[in-house]
Amino acid sequence: MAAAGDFYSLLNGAAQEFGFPLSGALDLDLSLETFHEHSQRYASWIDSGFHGEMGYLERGKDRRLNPRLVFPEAQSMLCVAQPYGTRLSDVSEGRLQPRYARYLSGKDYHLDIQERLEKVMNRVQENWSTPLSWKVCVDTSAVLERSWAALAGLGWIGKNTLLIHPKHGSYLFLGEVLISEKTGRGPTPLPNFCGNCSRCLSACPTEAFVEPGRLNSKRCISYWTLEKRGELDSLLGEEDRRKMGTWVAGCDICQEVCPFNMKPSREHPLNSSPGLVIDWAALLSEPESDYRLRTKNSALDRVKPAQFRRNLAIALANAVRESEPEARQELIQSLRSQVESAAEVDADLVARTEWRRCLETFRAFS
Ligand code: B12
Ligand code: SF4
Ligand code: SF4
Repeated sequence: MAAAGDFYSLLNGAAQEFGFPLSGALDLDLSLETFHEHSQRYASWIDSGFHGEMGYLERGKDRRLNPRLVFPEAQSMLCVAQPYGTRLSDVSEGRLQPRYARYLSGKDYHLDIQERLEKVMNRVQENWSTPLSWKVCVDTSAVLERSWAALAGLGWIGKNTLLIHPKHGSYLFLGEVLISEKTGRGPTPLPNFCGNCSRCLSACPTEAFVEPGRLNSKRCISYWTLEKRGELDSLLGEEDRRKMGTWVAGCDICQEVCPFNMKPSREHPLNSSPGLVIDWAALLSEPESDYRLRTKNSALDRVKPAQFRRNLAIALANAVRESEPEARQELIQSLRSQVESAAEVDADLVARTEWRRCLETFRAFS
């Protein structure tokens, strides 16, 4: 059995044992003062309406500002980060093919991290004399994950709003455990290494950053493609549709340009089951039931079939616009009849409207 003062080491040791290269823990009572600035930023972000239609972020505001409303017994928090694969070819071979955010490649990370964090805590309990209670949170819980990860020393929050580790970069999944035992540790933040760099801010095609570290979701391709269901007309004009490029799910641009992500691409077992189809013709002819089956155990499951077809129609129109003349004609000839048919028969009104727009683009360039 470990001695009381070792609780912090026990947590980190178990996190390493179950494969998390980055971990840290801290007590809530020792962190509240530092967390206050994060709370204020969050409240002001919601007040500005930058969450768009993600109503859960507003409804869960009080819980996000006070982890004890999420788990009343909480005395401390263990924060972990899991780097995911960054090999581009898993995701998309070129700019004129359908593009997916890297984190979507492979198995759904929520489940994997959740399972491993439970194992971490079972191991900790085996070595701790007092009964512990805990709650594992990954992404969907009302926890300000980046703020707590930064306070736990896992990285700093970049101008692109993402948590960045000096060695591992920002292609990271975050997870936390709220725990009934104290660690005796307060915040141990790392310095912010962004310095004078502002590559992410200028690379964002839709000018989604209202200032460094503050994102208006309603301007973000990731929000448009992953979160916003139904019509996009209330958010996007013709020009904005073009700025979406060929992203069909998520967007990685503000990470691709970050100097801390320039290391050689890495593979990770989580990304080992490529379920992301990048062939236009295959995607256009895919029945809804096949899409559901293919995305069932992946994070792409969040994007519903009609939402995906809507995104696909916009992306294909952009691929046609941006292609070199020869490749463009090939694309038009090979896909025209499929697009014509989708513009007539797609069961979803929003997707059908986007297919009609796509067809207009085909005609304009024929
Ligand atoms: C809602 C959400 C989104 C929204 C809004 C994003 C945003 N920037 O807020 C949308 C749909 C746009 C989105 C997109 C993406 N997301 Co998202 N998203 C979330 C979610 C569910 C909540 C985030 C939130 O609360 N936002 C509200 C704002 C105000 O919070 P915030 O930006 O974190 O800011 C806080 C702190 O960062 C801090 N802060 C920021 N700057 C500064 C500066 C100072 C000086 C201080 C003191 C504090 C501070 O203050 C704020 C208040 O606490 C989290 C999971 C979670 N439960 O936290 C995942 C999460 C943030 N997303 C994640 C990912 C991977 C993405 C994408 C990369 C996916 C993609 N490739 O398409 C993009 C990246 C876009 C971007 N540049 O942010 C990861 C981020 C991992 C990382 N390395 O940081 C998370 C943590 C999920 C996870 N568990 O792994 N996401
Ligand atoms: S994810 Fe894409 S659209 Fe969103 S802020 Fe980053 S670069 Fe801009
Ligand atoms: S691109 Fe530059 S400014 Fe943006 S997060 Fe990375 S280091 Fe910071």
